[in-house]
Amino acid sequence: MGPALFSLTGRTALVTGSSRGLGRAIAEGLAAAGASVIINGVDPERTRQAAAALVKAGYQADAAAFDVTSENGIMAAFKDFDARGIEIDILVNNAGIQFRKPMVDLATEDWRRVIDTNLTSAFVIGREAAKRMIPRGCGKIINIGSLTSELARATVAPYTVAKGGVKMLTRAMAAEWAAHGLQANAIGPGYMITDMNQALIDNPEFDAWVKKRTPAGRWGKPEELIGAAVFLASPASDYVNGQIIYVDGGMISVL
Ligand code: GCO
Repeated sequence: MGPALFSLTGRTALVTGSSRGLGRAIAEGLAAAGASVIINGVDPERTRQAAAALVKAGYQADAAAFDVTSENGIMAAFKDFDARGIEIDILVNNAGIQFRKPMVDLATEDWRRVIDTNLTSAFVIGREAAKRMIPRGCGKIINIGSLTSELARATVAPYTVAKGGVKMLTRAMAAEWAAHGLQANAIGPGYMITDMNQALIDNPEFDAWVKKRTPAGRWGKPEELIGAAVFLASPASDYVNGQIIYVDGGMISVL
């Protein structure tokens, strides 16, 4: 046993929604562990810049800009990977949006948009990655869940339902793909310091609630997800399947 257990050298990782936020931190962490990373985002320029920054830092990185809610965009991206001989060994389904509104005021279109972006995308991209991993007999899929994979908070129903679905999709992937040598697991981030949460961080009452409700007494930093991501992306997790690891300062474990 040694460093090889957590080494990603020679592996290629696609991280969706990785031009910023949690995805970018995870992509940088996987690159530092030796992976060649493919940065994804819906904005081509921001995606290219994020990949360029990793290359400048000495890592192997490339950009693949596509909208995770576009089936055509996803299929075109995988067609391009195939044409270029790029084999995705590690898929991190991280892309997601938040939309805070009471259900009685929530338009069905907004409900659908959150479910599509946060859950359906993980199925479609997971399916395309698995179709190529299964013949190779190996592959790592890491879905990004949330505390809301377990517990509901008022005004974020579609996000909660989608993230609950991400947990169960992870188990469904394990059920169908573990026999082919794939491991599908999830990470459940707690309240992390990201653009998506800036409105909450800036709200003194919410900020105080997070600090009181979290045993660690603080918000999490995106880079604090890297350890769990490298573990689930590496040979160290070859017999781990269908699990969700909460990186939340203890929040999910206490009343
Ligand atoms: C919210 C937050 C949460 C966090 C995270 C918690 O509005 O409550 O956005 O959803 O982002 O998902 O695990």
